[in-house]
Amino acid sequence: MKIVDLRSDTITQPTPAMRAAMAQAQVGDDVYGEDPTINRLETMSAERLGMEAALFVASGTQGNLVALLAHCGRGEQVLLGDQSHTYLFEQGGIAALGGIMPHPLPNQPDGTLRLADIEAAISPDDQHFPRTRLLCLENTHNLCHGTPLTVEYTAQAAAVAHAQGLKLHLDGARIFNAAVSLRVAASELAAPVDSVTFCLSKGLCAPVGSVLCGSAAFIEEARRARKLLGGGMRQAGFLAAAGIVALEEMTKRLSEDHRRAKELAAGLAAIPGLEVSPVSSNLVYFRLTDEVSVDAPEVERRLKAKQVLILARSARHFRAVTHCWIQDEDVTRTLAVMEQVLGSC
Ligand code: TLP
Repeated sequence: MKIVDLRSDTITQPTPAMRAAMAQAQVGDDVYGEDPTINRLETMSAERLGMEAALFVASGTQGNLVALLAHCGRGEQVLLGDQSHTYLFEQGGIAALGGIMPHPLPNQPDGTLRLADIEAAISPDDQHFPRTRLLCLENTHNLCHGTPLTVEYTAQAAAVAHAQGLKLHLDGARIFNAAVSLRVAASELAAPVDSVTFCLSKGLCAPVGSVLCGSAAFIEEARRARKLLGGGMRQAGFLAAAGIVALEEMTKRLSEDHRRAKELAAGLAAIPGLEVSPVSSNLVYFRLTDEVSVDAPEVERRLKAKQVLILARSARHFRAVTHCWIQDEDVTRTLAVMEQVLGSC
């Protein structure tokens, strides 16, 4: 029986078109700038995001770290959400490796940071304080239920940051999901920011890789930072080849994942014992109500025994993610299995 794996969109396998493109890729030494496939992916990515230049990196985590190393010096400060991936899930790499000081601000339920909070957190020009160099936003916001940040909000936050001499970096791991959800181009969402990372290896199904985009001068700095981290990848055009297919083909089908996420959410909401957060992209967050006696890890185990994988995020909370390998019948099966499991609790 097929395993229905809703733990993340990172579990997606490369498509047959990707495997063919990888097998046929022309490659060269990228540290010399001689990998034609990486060069093509970087040019395409910059164009898609409306930026001057781009850099292929190993992962979203590496892309964010490289970006922050390029924007900030040691002892300088970055403002970012207290629920952001960079703050919570990147092992504090910006502090450990870059000496960059994170200043977390409360993420609102829609993934935004209050403009007044941003303004108030920027250090005055005073020798007591670290210099505030950067603001980071995340789009879609993973922990805030996959909510997309609008073009208008991003522009407002950029205006606040730029007025005080800060740059704005966007963790756009799922920016194409945001674009589909809001029916705008990814380049519109990125227009107000100074740099943006997006992931090829999540809903877009490439096996490895993310891309950091920004001005030509910024990307040159970022290229140095990537090398510092051991991220000069030589003949990585084999990976970039899959990334090109991801950009050309896979961004077109994300609305299917969003439709299935909504269907899954509606089905889960109808099961007694579950409360579901609003869904606006491919991430479905839900929780056990107080009446249910077992905890989420136990429900996770019981689902797994029936070949359905969903992440228990805490004692009461779950996340399920739709992606290219989840079909309508998998949503139906997940709902049936969940009903069975909770019915027996
Ligand atoms: N997110 C993963 C886990 O790390 C939580 C997931 O399953 O959702 N930014 C955002 C918003 C992300 O969600 C992720 C990965 C990253 C950055 C990091 O990307 P990778 O895993 O490529 O380093």
